[in-house]
Amino acid sequence: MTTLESTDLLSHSDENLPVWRSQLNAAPQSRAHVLSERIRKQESVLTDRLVKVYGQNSRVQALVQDLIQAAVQASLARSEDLWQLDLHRQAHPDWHQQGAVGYTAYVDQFAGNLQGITQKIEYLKSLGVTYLHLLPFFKAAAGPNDGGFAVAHFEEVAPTLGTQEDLLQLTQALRKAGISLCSDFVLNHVAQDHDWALKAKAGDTRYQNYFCLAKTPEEVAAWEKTLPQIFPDTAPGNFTFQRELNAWVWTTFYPYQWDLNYANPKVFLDVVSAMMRVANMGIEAFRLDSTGFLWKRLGTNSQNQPEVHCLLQALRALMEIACPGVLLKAEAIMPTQQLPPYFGLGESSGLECHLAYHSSLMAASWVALAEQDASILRSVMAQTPKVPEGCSWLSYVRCHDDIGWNVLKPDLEALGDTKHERLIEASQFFAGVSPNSYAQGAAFQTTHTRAVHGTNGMAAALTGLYSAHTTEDIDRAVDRLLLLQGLSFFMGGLPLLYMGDELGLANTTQEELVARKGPDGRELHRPYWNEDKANSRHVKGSIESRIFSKIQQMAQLRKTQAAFKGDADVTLLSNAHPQVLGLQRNHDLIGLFNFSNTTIDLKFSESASSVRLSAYQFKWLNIANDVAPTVLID
Ligand code: OTU
Repeated sequence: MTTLESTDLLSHSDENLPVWRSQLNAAPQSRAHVLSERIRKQESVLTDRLVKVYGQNSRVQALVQDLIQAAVQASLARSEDLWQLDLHRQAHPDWHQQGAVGYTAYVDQFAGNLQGITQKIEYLKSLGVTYLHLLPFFKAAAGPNDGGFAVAHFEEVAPTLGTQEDLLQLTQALRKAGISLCSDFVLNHVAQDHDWALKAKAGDTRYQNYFCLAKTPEEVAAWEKTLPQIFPDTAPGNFTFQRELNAWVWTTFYPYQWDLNYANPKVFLDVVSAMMRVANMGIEAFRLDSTGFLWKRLGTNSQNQPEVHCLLQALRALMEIACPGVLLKAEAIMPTQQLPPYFGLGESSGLECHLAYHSSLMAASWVALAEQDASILRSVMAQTPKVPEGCSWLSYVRCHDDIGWNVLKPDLEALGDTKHERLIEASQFFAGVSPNSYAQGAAFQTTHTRAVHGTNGMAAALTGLYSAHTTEDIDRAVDRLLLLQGLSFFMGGLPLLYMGDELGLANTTQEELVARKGPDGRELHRPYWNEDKANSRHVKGSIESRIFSKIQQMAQLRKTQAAFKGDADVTLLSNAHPQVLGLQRNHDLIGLFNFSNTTIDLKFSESASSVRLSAYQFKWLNIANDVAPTVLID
């Protein structure tokens, strides 16, 4: 693949003095001084990581200068509010660590458009939310666009969702309410109608080098040999033939999402420059979509390559210069073993992402529910390292994607289950096909019945709320839902709620699914907001109020108990019952989670008296006084 070795020379304006130096000289003294100091701290890291990726040569020196230039320009363009916010956060780097609660939603399904989101701020505040991840709201591909993940313009708000002004107003209103807005930044690919792709198709070789092109079927076959497939049913293979290019373009996801070629340093420069400009719209966190896929290496699965981490560390260094108050979140849906480097715990250790999804914990909690046994959770926790200072795990029960089972394969293989039987069972359980299953989900990307890609469905549908016939069934379903939320809110530094789960919202209706026509099974758990259900949270004893108020209570506790700090130590209690997961945060908090449908009495330490957990119950206890622990929530 020739383009992967593309060695285009970066243009450079001045041989002697980088432009950014003269820009700093002309800038207000207070900013110039702070910026010089940040550059002084970051320049060597930036150079080191980029040399590791692109080699030691004059091109890299020029790239470093161009990147610093872009960072300086972005930083000088930052509003006074954001500039002050950066200063404050630099002085308090753990600003996001205590009591964080996240919420994620599609703009249109949650509130119609960006202005509608402004109307939801009071609701989010009442839930204790401090972090709002809105799924892609920038201009997406015309036609199918993977829920906005086929990005046609990095910086233009999707006209169907609002204007640039609406976005600015929203970020300001959220900031006032103490909620940080997180935006997706899709690093790995752009839409086939993004300007770069259009130029490439029109014959511009500069932009052809922005993509990964294979010229022959043999070349495609050589890559495919070791590449897994993300959407094997609806988008098989990793390459798509493009007539205009007379080549196969690398498309890891859908054929209309073209992977970017990070072996071309200009791609990195352009992408990062855009990201820094987007930060100036008031975005306080970026969800780095598909981070694991940025670097392609023949003969491997082209995931989590060392270069990915060098690039992310270079990105972090630039953000530290341009907008140090902004958080980076790795969306690397990878086995636990692959995750520590996203926190900078890799070969080249250093600052990388502040947050990373713990998808193994999420998937394992669903397996544990199906199995009524916590063993898989225990093995995942045993693999989970303590996060470095200033970092947090993002924990969650559901999100807009399927529950991906693949992340658990290495854990099962280590336990001797090489055929992943337990995942097959879990997948069938949540599709509602196993006998005695209460779940109403659906398998995803598994035309073959023994394949185990993922499972779709809203949390409440998967925990049995909508198959319940009796009051007891309903109680059990609510307890299961809260058990999973209880674990997510206990374990993570940033527990993330998926829109509607705080009310037990149902799957998308059949009628609506038909109207959407799309072939993507994930639509099953992308329903519209239901105002009636939301209002029912005020009705004492209603299902909605039981779920909502428990989540509210957990959110409050997270704000008051120091042990919930994002980088606190979370350890596994070894002496809990097999069906119970026991976790400890620092020295004083423990969480006990009963995954079985029976009552269990257990002692979590020699000196403690026994604790009773009813079916699917969880308890958080403060054990500062371990003879007489206090129950924080049950
Ligand atoms: C991410 O997903 C997004 O969350 C998905 O919604 C997008 O379809 C995808 O990127 C492409 O932009 O592997 O680490 O359901 O878990 O595609 C990136 C499968 C990903 C998703 C998977 C995921």
